[in-house]
Amino acid sequence: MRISMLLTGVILSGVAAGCATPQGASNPSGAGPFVGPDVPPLAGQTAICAGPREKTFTLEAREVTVDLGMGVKFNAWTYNGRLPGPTLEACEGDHIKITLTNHAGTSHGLDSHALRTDTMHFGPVAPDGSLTIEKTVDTPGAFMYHCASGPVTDLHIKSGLNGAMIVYPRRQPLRPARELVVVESGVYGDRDATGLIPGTNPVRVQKNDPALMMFNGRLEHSAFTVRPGDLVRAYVVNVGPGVSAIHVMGTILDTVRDGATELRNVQTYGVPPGSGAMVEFTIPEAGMYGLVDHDRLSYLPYGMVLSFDATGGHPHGTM
Ligand SMILES: [Cu+2]
Repeated sequence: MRISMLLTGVILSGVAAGCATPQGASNPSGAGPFVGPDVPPLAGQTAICAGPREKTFTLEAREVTVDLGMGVKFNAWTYNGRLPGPTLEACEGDHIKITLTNHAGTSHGLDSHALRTDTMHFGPVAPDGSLTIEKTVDTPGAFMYHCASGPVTDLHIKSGLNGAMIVYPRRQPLRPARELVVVESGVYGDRDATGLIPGTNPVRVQKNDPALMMFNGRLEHSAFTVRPGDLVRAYVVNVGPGVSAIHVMGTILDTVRDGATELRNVQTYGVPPGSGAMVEFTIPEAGMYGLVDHDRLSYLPYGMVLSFDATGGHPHGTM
Protein backbone atom coordinates (compact mmCIF):
# COMPACT_ATOMS: atom_id res chain seq x y z
CA MET A 1 0.00 0.00 0.00
CA ARG A 2 2.74 2.41 0.95
CA ILE A 3 4.64 1.54 -2.23
CA SER A 4 1.53 2.09 -4.29
CA MET A 5 1.10 5.50 -2.71
CA LEU A 6 4.74 6.28 -3.38
CA LEU A 7 4.40 5.42 -7.07
CA THR A 8 1.26 7.48 -7.40
CA GLY A 9 2.96 10.36 -5.67
CA VAL A 10 6.00 10.15 -7.90
CA ILE A 11 3.94 10.02 -11.07
CA LEU A 12 1.76 12.88 -9.97
CA SER A 13 4.77 14.96 -9.02
CA GLY A 14 6.09 14.24 -12.52
CA VAL A 15 2.80 15.46 -13.89
CA ALA A 16 2.94 18.55 -11.75
CA ALA A 17 6.26 19.34 -13.42
CA GLY A 18 4.76 18.40 -16.75
CA CYS A 19 1.81 20.74 -16.38
CA ALA A 20 4.19 23.63 -16.87
CA THR A 21 5.91 22.23 -19.94
CA PRO A 22 3.91 19.40 -21.51
CA GLN A 23 5.59 17.53 -24.33
CA GLY A 24 3.87 16.72 -27.60
CA ALA A 25 0.74 18.44 -26.44
CA SER A 26 -0.50 19.65 -29.79
CA ASN A 27 -0.82 16.70 -32.10
CA PRO A 28 -4.46 16.16 -33.04
CA SER A 29 -3.69 13.16 -35.26
CA GLY A 30 -2.70 10.96 -32.33
CA ALA A 31 0.39 9.91 -34.27
CA GLY A 32 3.96 11.02 -34.75
CA PRO A 33 6.95 11.35 -32.46
CA PHE A 34 6.71 13.26 -29.21
CA VAL A 35 8.58 16.54 -29.38
CA GLY A 36 10.01 18.25 -26.34
CA PRO A 37 13.09 19.50 -24.57
CA ASP A 38 13.87 16.25 -22.74
CA VAL A 39 13.03 13.66 -25.36
CA PRO A 40 15.54 12.76 -28.10
CA PRO A 41 14.32 13.96 -31.52
CA LEU A 42 12.83 11.29 -33.77
CA ALA A 43 11.70 11.44 -37.41
CA GLY A 44 9.85 8.09 -37.58
CA GLN A 45 9.39 5.29 -40.10
CA THR A 46 7.37 7.19 -42.71
CA ALA A 47 9.84 10.03 -43.10
CA ILE A 48 12.95 7.87 -42.87
CA CYS A 49 11.82 5.14 -45.27
CA ALA A 50 10.61 7.74 -47.79
CA GLY A 51 14.02 9.43 -47.68
CA PRO A 52 17.18 8.67 -49.62
CA ARG A 53 18.49 5.11 -49.49
CA GLU A 54 21.89 6.48 -48.52
CA LYS A 55 21.97 7.77 -44.97
CA THR A 56 24.89 9.80 -43.65
CA PHE A 57 25.47 10.38 -39.94
CA THR A 58 28.07 12.58 -38.30
CA LEU A 59 29.14 11.84 -34.75
CA GLU A 60 31.64 13.80 -32.70
CA ALA A 61 33.22 12.44 -29.53
CA ARG A 62 33.35 15.30 -27.07
CA GLU A 63 33.96 15.72 -23.35
CA VAL A 64 31.09 17.83 -22.06
CA THR A 65 29.57 18.75 -18.71
CA VAL A 66 25.93 17.76 -19.10
CA ASP A 67 22.98 18.83 -16.99
CA LEU A 68 21.14 15.73 -15.74
CA GLY A 69 18.42 17.71 -13.96
CA MET A 70 17.67 17.78 -10.21
CA GLY A 71 20.69 20.02 -9.74
CA VAL A 72 23.12 17.32 -10.89
CA LYS A 73 25.80 17.83 -13.54
CA PHE A 74 28.11 15.21 -14.96
CA ASN A 75 31.46 15.49 -16.73
CA ALA A 76 30.55 13.03 -19.45
CA TRP A 77 32.14 11.56 -22.53
CA THR A 78 29.55 12.08 -25.23
CA TYR A 79 28.62 11.74 -28.84
CA ASN A 80 27.67 15.23 -30.04
CA GLY A 81 27.60 16.69 -26.55
CA ARG A 82 24.52 14.87 -25.34
CA LEU A 83 23.38 11.90 -23.28
CA PRO A 84 22.50 9.60 -24.92
CA GLY A 85 24.07 10.29 -28.31
CA PRO A 86 21.78 11.30 -31.17
CA THR A 87 19.29 8.70 -32.37
CA LEU A 88 20.45 7.28 -35.70
CA GLU A 89 17.44 6.39 -37.86
CA ALA A 90 17.59 4.26 -41.01
CA CYS A 91 15.28 2.06 -43.06
CA GLU A 92 15.85 -1.62 -43.80
CA GLY A 93 18.06 -1.85 -46.89
CA ASP A 94 19.58 1.61 -46.52
CA HIS A 95 23.27 2.07 -47.13
CA ILE A 96 24.53 3.93 -44.09
CA LYS A 97 27.69 5.94 -43.65
CA ILE A 98 28.70 6.98 -40.13
CA THR A 99 31.65 9.32 -39.67
CA LEU A 100 33.04 9.68 -36.17
CA THR A 101 35.39 12.56 -35.46
CA ASN A 102 37.26 12.49 -32.18
CA HIS A 103 37.41 15.86 -30.43
CA ALA A 104 38.17 14.30 -27.05
CA GLY A 105 41.40 13.71 -25.19
CA THR A 106 41.58 9.94 -25.57
CA SER A 107 40.89 7.40 -28.32
CA HIS A 108 37.26 6.53 -29.10
CA GLY A 109 35.40 4.40 -31.60
CA LEU A 110 31.93 3.33 -32.64
CA ASP A 111 30.15 -0.03 -32.62
CA SER A 112 26.55 -0.17 -33.81
CA HIS A 113 24.70 -3.40 -33.08
CA ALA A 114 22.66 -2.83 -36.24
CA LEU A 115 25.68 -3.77 -38.37
CA ARG A 116 27.04 -7.08 -39.56
CA THR A 117 30.62 -6.08 -40.24
CA ASP A 118 34.26 -6.58 -39.33
CA THR A 119 34.83 -5.12 -35.86
CA MET A 120 38.11 -3.65 -37.10
CA HIS A 121 35.96 -0.93 -38.70
CA PHE A 122 34.87 0.24 -35.23
CA GLY A 123 38.16 1.93 -34.38
CA PRO A 124 39.36 3.26 -32.05
CA VAL A 125 40.56 6.50 -33.53
CA ALA A 126 43.05 8.82 -31.81
CA PRO A 127 42.23 12.38 -30.72
CA ASP A 128 41.77 14.73 -33.69
CA GLY A 129 41.29 11.76 -36.03
CA SER A 130 38.18 10.40 -37.68
CA LEU A 131 36.83 7.13 -39.00
CA THR A 132 34.01 6.20 -41.35
CA ILE A 133 31.88 3.06 -41.27
CA GLU A 134 29.79 2.13 -44.33
CA LYS A 135 27.37 -0.77 -44.55
CA THR A 136 23.88 -1.72 -45.65
CA VAL A 137 21.54 -2.32 -42.73
CA ASP A 138 19.43 -5.42 -43.29
CA THR A 139 17.66 -6.08 -39.98
CA PRO A 140 14.91 -3.91 -38.47
CA GLY A 141 15.00 -3.16 -34.78
CA ALA A 142 16.03 -0.85 -31.96
CA PHE A 143 19.77 -1.24 -31.59
CA MET A 144 22.42 0.05 -29.22
CA TYR A 145 25.48 1.87 -30.44
CA HIS A 146 28.46 2.70 -28.30
CA CYS A 147 32.15 3.45 -28.11
CA ALA A 148 34.60 0.75 -29.11
CA SER A 149 37.97 1.38 -27.56
CA GLY A 150 39.63 -1.96 -26.90
CA PRO A 151 40.00 -3.26 -23.35
CA VAL A 152 38.65 -0.03 -21.81
CA THR A 153 35.45 0.02 -23.87
CA ASP A 154 33.22 -0.62 -20.86
CA LEU A 155 34.50 2.50 -19.07
CA HIS A 156 33.87 4.57 -22.19
CA ILE A 157 30.33 3.27 -22.66
CA LYS A 158 29.53 3.94 -19.01
CA SER A 159 30.97 7.47 -19.28
CA GLY A 160 28.24 8.33 -21.77
CA LEU A 161 29.34 7.13 -25.20
CA ASN A 162 26.15 5.30 -26.12
CA GLY A 163 22.92 5.79 -28.00
CA ALA A 164 20.10 4.23 -30.02
CA MET A 165 20.07 3.29 -33.69
CA ILE A 166 16.66 2.45 -35.12
CA VAL A 167 16.29 0.47 -38.33
CA TYR A 168 12.66 0.64 -39.48
CA PRO A 169 11.12 -2.21 -41.46
CA ARG A 170 10.71 -1.11 -45.08
CA ARG A 171 7.72 -3.22 -46.14
CA GLN A 172 5.78 -3.44 -42.89
CA PRO A 173 4.15 -0.12 -42.06
CA LEU A 174 4.01 0.36 -38.32
CA ARG A 175 0.64 1.36 -36.90
CA PRO A 176 0.22 5.10 -36.43
CA ALA A 177 1.43 5.86 -32.91
CA ARG A 178 2.89 8.48 -30.63
CA GLU A 179 6.56 7.52 -30.58
CA LEU A 180 9.61 8.03 -28.43
CA VAL A 181 13.08 6.69 -27.83
CA VAL A 182 13.94 5.38 -24.37
CA VAL A 183 17.62 4.81 -23.64
CA GLU A 184 18.33 3.48 -20.17
CA SER A 185 21.80 3.97 -18.70
CA GLY A 186 23.70 4.65 -15.49
CA VAL A 187 26.12 7.20 -14.10
CA TYR A 188 29.10 5.79 -12.22
CA GLY A 189 30.38 8.66 -10.13
CA ASP A 190 29.46 10.53 -6.97
CA ARG A 191 28.30 14.12 -6.60
CA ASP A 192 30.50 16.71 -4.96
CA ALA A 193 29.14 19.50 -2.76
CA THR A 194 28.08 21.50 -5.82
CA GLY A 195 26.14 18.64 -7.38
CA LEU A 196 28.83 17.93 -9.97
CA ILE A 197 29.81 14.36 -10.75
CA PRO A 198 33.38 15.08 -11.82
CA GLY A 199 33.82 11.90 -13.84
CA THR A 200 33.35 8.16 -14.00
CA ASN A 201 34.66 6.09 -11.12
CA PRO A 202 36.41 2.97 -12.51
CA VAL A 203 35.72 1.03 -9.30
CA ARG A 204 31.98 1.57 -9.72
CA VAL A 205 32.30 0.62 -13.39
CA GLN A 206 34.08 -2.60 -12.56
CA LYS A 207 31.37 -3.55 -10.05
CA ASN A 208 28.48 -2.55 -12.34
CA ASP A 209 27.50 -0.23 -9.51
CA PRO A 210 25.87 2.93 -10.86
CA ALA A 211 25.26 5.89 -8.55
CA LEU A 212 22.24 6.88 -10.64
CA MET A 213 20.12 5.34 -13.37
CA MET A 214 18.38 7.40 -16.02
CA PHE A 215 16.06 7.38 -18.98
CA ASN A 216 17.41 9.46 -21.86
CA GLY A 217 20.20 10.96 -19.81
CA ARG A 218 17.85 12.91 -17.56
CA LEU A 219 16.71 12.76 -13.94
CA GLU A 220 13.70 14.96 -14.76
CA HIS A 221 11.09 14.41 -17.46
CA SER A 222 8.09 16.44 -18.43
CA ALA A 223 4.91 14.39 -18.86
CA PHE A 224 3.83 13.37 -22.35
CA THR A 225 0.35 14.54 -23.20
CA VAL A 226 -1.78 11.75 -24.67
CA ARG A 227 -5.45 10.86 -25.05
CA PRO A 228 -7.42 7.71 -24.28
CA GLY A 229 -7.09 5.35 -27.23
CA ASP A 230 -3.68 6.68 -28.31
CA LEU A 231 -1.15 4.04 -29.24
CA VAL A 232 2.32 4.74 -27.87
CA ARG A 233 5.42 3.08 -29.31
CA ALA A 234 8.71 3.21 -27.42
CA TYR A 235 12.00 2.21 -29.02
CA VAL A 236 13.81 0.96 -25.95
CA VAL A 237 17.56 0.50 -25.76
CA ASN A 238 19.18 -0.73 -22.57
CA VAL A 239 22.79 0.32 -22.07
CA GLY A 240 22.80 -1.45 -18.70
CA PRO A 241 23.76 -2.54 -16.18
CA GLY A 242 21.24 -5.32 -15.63
CA VAL A 243 18.15 -6.35 -17.52
CA SER A 244 15.70 -3.51 -17.99
CA ALA A 245 12.26 -4.65 -16.88
CA ILE A 246 10.12 -2.40 -19.05
CA HIS A 247 6.66 -1.96 -17.62
CA VAL A 248 3.97 0.66 -18.05
CA MET A 249 2.09 1.29 -14.83
CA GLY A 250 -1.62 1.26 -15.57
CA THR A 251 -1.66 -0.91 -18.65
CA ILE A 252 -0.31 -3.96 -20.49
CA LEU A 253 2.03 -3.88 -23.45
CA ASP A 254 -0.09 -4.66 -26.53
CA THR A 255 2.90 -5.69 -28.62
CA VAL A 256 6.61 -6.23 -28.14
CA ARG A 257 8.91 -6.66 -31.10
CA ASP A 258 12.33 -8.03 -30.30
CA GLY A 259 14.23 -9.19 -33.36
CA ALA A 260 11.86 -11.36 -35.38
CA THR A 261 9.84 -12.24 -32.27
CA GLU A 262 6.50 -10.55 -31.74
CA LEU A 263 4.74 -10.94 -28.42
CA ARG A 264 1.25 -9.83 -27.35
CA ASN A 265 -0.19 -8.74 -24.01
CA VAL A 266 3.04 -8.60 -22.03
CA GLN A 267 3.00 -7.10 -18.52
CA THR A 268 6.75 -6.51 -18.28
CA TYR A 269 9.40 -7.09 -20.92
CA GLY A 270 13.05 -7.75 -20.16
CA VAL A 271 15.59 -5.98 -22.37
CA PRO A 272 19.13 -7.18 -21.66
CA PRO A 273 22.06 -4.77 -21.56
CA GLY A 274 23.28 -4.19 -25.09
CA SER A 275 19.88 -4.86 -26.60
CA GLY A 276 16.67 -3.13 -27.60
CA ALA A 277 13.01 -3.71 -28.37
CA MET A 278 9.97 -1.92 -29.70
CA VAL A 279 7.15 -1.86 -27.18
CA GLU A 280 3.63 -0.63 -27.85
CA PHE A 281 0.80 0.18 -25.48
CA THR A 282 -2.59 1.82 -25.76
CA ILE A 283 -3.80 4.45 -23.32
CA PRO A 284 -6.86 2.63 -21.93
CA GLU A 285 -8.75 5.52 -20.34
CA ALA A 286 -8.34 9.03 -19.03
CA GLY A 287 -5.71 9.17 -16.33
CA MET A 288 -2.01 8.86 -15.63
CA TYR A 289 0.41 6.17 -16.80
CA GLY A 290 4.11 5.65 -16.23
CA LEU A 291 6.83 3.75 -18.07
CA VAL A 292 9.34 2.35 -15.61
CA ASP A 293 12.07 -0.22 -15.22
CA HIS A 294 10.30 -2.43 -12.70
CA ASP A 295 13.64 -3.62 -11.34
CA ARG A 296 14.76 -0.02 -10.74
CA LEU A 297 11.80 1.34 -8.85
CA SER A 298 14.24 2.48 -6.16
CA TYR A 299 15.22 5.22 -8.62
CA LEU A 300 11.68 6.62 -8.88
CA PRO A 301 12.53 9.45 -6.47
CA TYR A 302 15.38 10.29 -8.87
CA GLY A 303 13.02 10.74 -11.80
CA MET A 304 13.25 7.33 -13.42
CA VAL A 305 9.73 7.30 -14.82
CA LEU A 306 8.29 8.57 -18.08
CA SER A 307 4.78 9.84 -17.40
CA PHE A 308 1.90 9.85 -19.88
CA ASP A 309 -0.83 12.32 -19.02
CA ALA A 310 -4.27 11.49 -20.41
CA THR A 311 -6.16 13.66 -17.95
CA GLY A 312 -7.07 16.15 -20.63
CA GLY A 313 -5.63 18.91 -18.52
CA HIS A 314 -8.03 18.31 -15.66
CA PRO A 315 -6.55 18.83 -12.22
CA HIS A 316 -5.58 15.60 -10.56
CA GLY A 317 -8.39 13.73 -8.83
CA THR A 318 -11.19 15.87 -10.26
CA MET A 319 -11.93 14.01 -13.46
CU1 LIG B 1 35.61 5.77 -26.16
